[in-house]
Amino acid sequence: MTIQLARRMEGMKPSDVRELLKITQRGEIISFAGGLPAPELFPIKQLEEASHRIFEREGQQALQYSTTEGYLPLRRKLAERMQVRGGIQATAEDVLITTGAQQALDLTGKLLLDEGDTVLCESPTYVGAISALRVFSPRWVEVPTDEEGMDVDALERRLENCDRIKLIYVVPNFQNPTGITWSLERRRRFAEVVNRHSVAVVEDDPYGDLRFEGLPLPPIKSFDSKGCVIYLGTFSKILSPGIRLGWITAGKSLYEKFVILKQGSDLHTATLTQMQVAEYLEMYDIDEHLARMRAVYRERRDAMLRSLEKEMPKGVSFSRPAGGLFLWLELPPHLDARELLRRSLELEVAFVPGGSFYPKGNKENTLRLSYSNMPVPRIEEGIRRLAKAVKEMLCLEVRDARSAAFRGRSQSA
Ligand code: N5F
Repeated sequence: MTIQLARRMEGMKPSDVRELLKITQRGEIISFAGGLPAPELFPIKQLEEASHRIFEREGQQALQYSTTEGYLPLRRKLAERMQVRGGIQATAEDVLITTGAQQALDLTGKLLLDEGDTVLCESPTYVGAISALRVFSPRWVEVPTDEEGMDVDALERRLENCDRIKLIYVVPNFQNPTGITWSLERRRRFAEVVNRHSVAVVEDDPYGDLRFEGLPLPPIKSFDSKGCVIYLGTFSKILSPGIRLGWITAGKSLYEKFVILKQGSDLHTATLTQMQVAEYLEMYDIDEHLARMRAVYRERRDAMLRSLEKEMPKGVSFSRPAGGLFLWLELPPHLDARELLRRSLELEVAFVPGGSFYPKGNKENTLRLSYSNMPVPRIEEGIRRLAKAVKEMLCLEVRDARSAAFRGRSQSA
């Protein structure tokens, strides 16, 4: 029997990051693939203590259904933190708790996109946003991006010339996949342009708290005078991804619509994890935890950069992120990162091929490396093996080119 599927399933395929996770869960693989936090940094004891208190004090509430908007004490804490750290003018009423930032992306697609609507994004952009929005069959338009962020002039040209633009999706802090952070100037100009054009923006910010150097920069949401910006946060990279806790901050009219969509999607996010985290934030100083986390990731980033400099052949370039979990590597233009992945998996090293981060596929000579999940000696060993695979591919290229030239000469002789 063949079950007939919805048209929207045409062209849907599994995410490369999710597929790789199945392989990399085998312990022996050195994985630079998924942006997995370092598990040794999870505050296990503290969360256990917070849970204990919740079960003792409010066990019945913790195990019961609750409101779609989320647990009020947690929403209050988040609003306060966004206000103090990012200058975002938000109250608890503007915060909707979601099942990870990933659910927020899905809800945003449902809220804004009809088939054929245009989504503008950085080039490259987060692969999970491509997966979440692809089901709504949008038209993707990539906006050129450099080391200071999105090219705002190019954005403005597209805003003037493209039809049916419904959404701009951006990750201004330590972007996934490039590690790039937008400069203050770009943030200001971007906000000015989107306010003028009144277009919805999703500012996805899982990594803003993971800055290793320099001063924190204000989120675009803090310049949002017209309520265009939907700000997404998550506990995945700062506390634990397994608890699946994220949040949306949006103005009243959008907020109410998000709530309706979330009701249909999952009624509400798990009451228990919301209460555990609210209690954790009450009992402990999350900034102390973040400081420890940053120190470890910084050391790992440094180790990866040092190893790349030492091991990679000429013609390979890479970004130097000031925070977050990822760096971006470009191979010579004719090398294919998917082919490199096949070889490097034989050497038990994994990464995500960069083509996955372009909505229309492109730039197959690029790759994303995550340094968060491996200790320094494994990073060093992994980059050594990866560089070996790159050099082998380059040698094969030279050999093939030589034999082609030789064939060419013997044919003309
Ligand atoms: O749903 P949540 O809060 O865990 O985070 C989803 C998410 C949303 N936006 C951006 C920019 C992200 O980077 C993420 C998480 N990214 C990880 C990555 O490796 O790209 C997800 C890895 C988990 C996986 O798919 O296995």
